[in-house]
Amino acid sequence: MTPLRKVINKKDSSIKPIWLMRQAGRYLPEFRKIRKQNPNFVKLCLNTNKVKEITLQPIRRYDLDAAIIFSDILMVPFGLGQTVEFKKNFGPYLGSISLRDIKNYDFKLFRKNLEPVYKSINNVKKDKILINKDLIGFVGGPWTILVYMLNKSSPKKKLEKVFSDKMLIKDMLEYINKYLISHIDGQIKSGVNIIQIFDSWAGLVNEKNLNEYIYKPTKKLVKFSKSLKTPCICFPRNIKNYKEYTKIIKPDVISIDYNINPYEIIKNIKIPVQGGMDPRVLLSSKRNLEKSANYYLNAFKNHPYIFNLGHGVLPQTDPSMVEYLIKLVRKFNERPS
Ligand code: 1CP
Repeated sequence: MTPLRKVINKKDSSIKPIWLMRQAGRYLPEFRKIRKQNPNFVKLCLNTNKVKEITLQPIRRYDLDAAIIFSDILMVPFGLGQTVEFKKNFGPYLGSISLRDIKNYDFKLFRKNLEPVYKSINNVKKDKILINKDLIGFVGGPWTILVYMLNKSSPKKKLEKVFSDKMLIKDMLEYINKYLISHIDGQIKSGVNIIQIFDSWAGLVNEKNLNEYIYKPTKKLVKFSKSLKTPCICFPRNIKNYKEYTKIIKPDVISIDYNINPYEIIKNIKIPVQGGMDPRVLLSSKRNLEKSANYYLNAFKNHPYIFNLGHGVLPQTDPSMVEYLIKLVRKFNERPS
């Protein structure tokens, strides 16, 4: 049984496996080199040889317990025929799409558009380096995908007025969800054995809309993943009430952001927990890193816990700090009990 599976299935609190959100890409010089030669990011995500190479780069470099397939949450809008571009120093830039476009889109065409992702998973999965490690597949949360599809760029830049049209949002979420389910299905059938839902913009939703915009659609994704015997990790970034979220959505693992007090989580949540440490700590000193990593490891000493960050590894991170972090976690695992 893989280390993550021991934590998830057996609720084992004696080992603390580690992988990092956004562990492949951005901060790694070997990724930057490939990226420079591949200016079209979506095309790169469809290049099965390159995807395999990038997915395994952090695994070759470090002693991590899981790989996450190199792709992007915006591959689902791409699969639905929406234009998706990544502009330097701006982030994603999407074309227009209407409710009718999504409603009428050919399901088979969606799967065909994303076929290279599934082929890459199949290729990666066969590599011996993944023996006793998990391969994680992912989708964006329905709300987060809707935000990008309607807003057409990061909500950090601006937030379009359409978000006041509740009927439109409800209808869109329903259709987007069908495609997210299909993408989860495609990934599991080609070899991923854990799914993570990145709901990066969950924190934008008011309390009164949480049920319709987050809970209802996300619950369906978790249920679907579980029906294929694949555990589901949920990361609802900046959500105010993790206890309520966990109770309603019932993920196998809850991934916490860095604003959350780990001791509060342990008091309120019984399922395995992942993450928490602020990725900015990796930009500071080794001493700080040691303090912060040990803070989380000690807090979750007797709780099933997967070490990870409270958000993705930042592009300016020095890879040697990541190496040091992994050493610290391994050292903690080897402590005498
Ligand atoms: O320009 C570049 O080199 C591209 C940078 C990049 C990379 C390396 C983007 C653009 N996406 C990715 C890969 C990626 N994205 C992965 C696989 C790598 C790994 O985890 O190891 C994953 C899981 C994602 C997920 C993702 N994409 C999220 C959820 C996690 C999070 O950070 O909140 C989000 C919000 C996106 C959208 C996205 N993709 C890329 C950018 C610049 C953005 C927008 C961020 C924003 O709105 O500010």
